[in-house]
Amino acid sequence: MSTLKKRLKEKIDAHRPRTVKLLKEFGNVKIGEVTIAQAINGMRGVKGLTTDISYLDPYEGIRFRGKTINETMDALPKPPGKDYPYVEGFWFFLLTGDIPTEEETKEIVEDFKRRRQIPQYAIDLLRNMPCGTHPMAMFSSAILSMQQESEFSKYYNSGKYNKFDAWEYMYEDATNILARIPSLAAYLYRMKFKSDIVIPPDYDLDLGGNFAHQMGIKEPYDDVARMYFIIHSDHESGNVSAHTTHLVASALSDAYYALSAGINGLAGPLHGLANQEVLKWLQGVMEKMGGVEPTEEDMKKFVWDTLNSGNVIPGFGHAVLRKTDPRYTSQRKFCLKHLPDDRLFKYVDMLYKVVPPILLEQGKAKNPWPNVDAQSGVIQWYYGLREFDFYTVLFAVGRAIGVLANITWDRALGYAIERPKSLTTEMLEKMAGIK
Ligand code: CMX
Repeated sequence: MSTLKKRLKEKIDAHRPRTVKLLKEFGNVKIGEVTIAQAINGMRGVKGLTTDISYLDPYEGIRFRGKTINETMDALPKPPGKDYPYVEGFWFFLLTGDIPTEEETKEIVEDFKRRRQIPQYAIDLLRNMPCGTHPMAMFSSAILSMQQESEFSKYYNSGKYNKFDAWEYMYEDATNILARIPSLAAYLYRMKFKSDIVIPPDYDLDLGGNFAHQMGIKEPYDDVARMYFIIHSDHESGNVSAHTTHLVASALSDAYYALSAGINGLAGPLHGLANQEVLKWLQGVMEKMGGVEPTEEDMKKFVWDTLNSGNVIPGFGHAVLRKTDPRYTSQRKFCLKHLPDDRLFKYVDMLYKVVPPILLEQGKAKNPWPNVDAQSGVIQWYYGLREFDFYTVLFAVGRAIGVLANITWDRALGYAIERPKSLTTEMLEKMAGIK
């Protein structure tokens, strides 16, 4: 058993009694109430999920296992000469809450390499999809195609299924998927957008390094990949991709089914697809300007035009956050260091100035500040990844780390099948006292 799996087992054994005690002795303690608005409007703010992997404070932003993004980046081991940590060490941290040593990190790096090979049938599937298929549909389908390899599913069907051991098989599936999907994403990218000139993996490299290598993009894109995957990994359990993954896995569907479903949610323009929408929107601005640089006044006009035509400004607003997303800030910091004079970065920075006061003036959005998606496309564009249809696939690789850690713990703690209750409109009218 690997050091990580052993450590995870210790953590699970120590944690289980806490969940059992809460359920047995304090199960009736109220943690909130639900209003009619919440029942109709997407359950915003309803407290109905439990996770210890990350917590999202509306004013502070995300903490992974209690650490801010900066604290996480500072604490984790990094490849020699690099600014950002090994993704593999971050996986150890998300699963256990412990910062791995160099040695422990390297053990996972090697474990991931052993599991990296993508099966030929998943590649064949990608190659047989119609050329107009969106990269997210291709990515999700290829992940689902590997379901036949699920250790969890084999274990469930073995007739020896035991609720307390189920997490071990979920862990195996999660690790296999995580080790493979960066290569799968890079394969998809080169096949679809780079004349089908595919680059084989380099087994000397860690996950971030190999991803950059297989994408065919030079340093510091390896660090971009590490940073990008880590900051996009987890954002509590209630967002569409995390919640869907958790929901599907709660029926004891395996990690392949659950992740594929979760990233289908990420593909929506109000969620992860917003990262490509930002660049699409900016390109529209540039086209309309006919090559002339937009001034702040021009930009304001485009923002108002978008709002007045009934559309949202992509990359701004959030269902939980009530300040600038620290994931935006950390990418901005990266841009200020590596691409301060980039034209697109300057436009995005201009939006940072222009959009919030307009959203405040319009008075609808509860949070006028930028979210993670406002900045991420610019970095990709700068390093030569200009096919913005692909951007959400990058988000999906990152998101997989968080949601797979969560469903491993879901099985460890025996979380129940999810099944909230619906009411009819007539019932709500009665509760509201409407005749
Ligand atoms: N531009 C214009 N209007 C916006 C807005 C924006 N960026 N953000 C919110 N609003 C509007 C909403 O559409 C809603 O309008 P209606 O009352 O007409 O339906 C109103 O303001 C209130 O919405 P809210 O409570 O502030 O926001 P929600 O929790 O309903 O939605 C989100 C959150 C992210 C979907 C929304 O802010 C949005 O659509 N943003 C743009 C898309 C985006 O960037 N999504 C990515 C989020 C991060 C991620 O998941 O990747």
